[in-house]
Amino acid sequence: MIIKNAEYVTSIVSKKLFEADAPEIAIAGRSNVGKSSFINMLTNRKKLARSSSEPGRTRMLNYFSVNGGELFLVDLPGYGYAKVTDKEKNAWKGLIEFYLQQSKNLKFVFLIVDVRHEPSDLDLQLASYLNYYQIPFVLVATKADKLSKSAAKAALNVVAKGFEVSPEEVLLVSSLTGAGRDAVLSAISNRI
Ligand SMILES: Nc1nc2c(ncn2[C@@H]2O[C@H](COP(=O)(O)OP(=O)(O)OP(=O)(O)O)[C@@H](O)[C@H]2O)c(=O)[nH]1
Ligand SMILES: [Mg+2]
Repeated sequence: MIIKNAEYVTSIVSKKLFEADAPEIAIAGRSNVGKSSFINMLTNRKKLARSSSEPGRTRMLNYFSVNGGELFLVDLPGYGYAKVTDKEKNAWKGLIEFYLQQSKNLKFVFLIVDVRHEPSDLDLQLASYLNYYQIPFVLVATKADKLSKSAAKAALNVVAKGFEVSPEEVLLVSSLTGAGRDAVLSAISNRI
């Protein structure tokens, strides 16, 4: 997959999805893990998806078109953000699950975790949910730049163990340096 260009298309807050006749890849993960940064790294656009040090930034489904509509990336709201009301948490969960159930063009999900942390209960719950509904997903451990090479490798093993997969099944990336980008693009090519 070669990403030549990308642009923001639309944001969805209610239960009416954007539908185009092209494959979609959703980006999921806990709040502040680096989902928006991951999209920016993939598309080589620093400010395409709004990233922020303030968690809970992405509260809608944001659609980005790649190569003039060849593919859509869908930035999902992050889960696990403590500082929101239960009502808001439920609304986001509802929106994420609605999208995962209803999108006709969803090919797979990139489930993003921070390589430095063991998967949280919510990460594992999402993985179970995706398995249960037979929605394919690719695990991505990001922020690799925050660790030395050997520490990142050890941390990747911990992440893989948490998800009960082999370390080869988890893509190690850094959105800051672009490390791992090629493997992510190959994963896309292989699955759309
Ligand atoms: N060092 C480093 N920082 C990163 C990386 N990816 C993201 N960050 C930082 O982590 C913070 C959160 O990144 P976002 O991309 O906004 O995270 P998000 O998952 O979209 O967050 P929400 O939209 O709130 O759910 C920002 O300060 C980013 O600069 C990475 O690979 N390396
Ligand atoms: Mg975001």
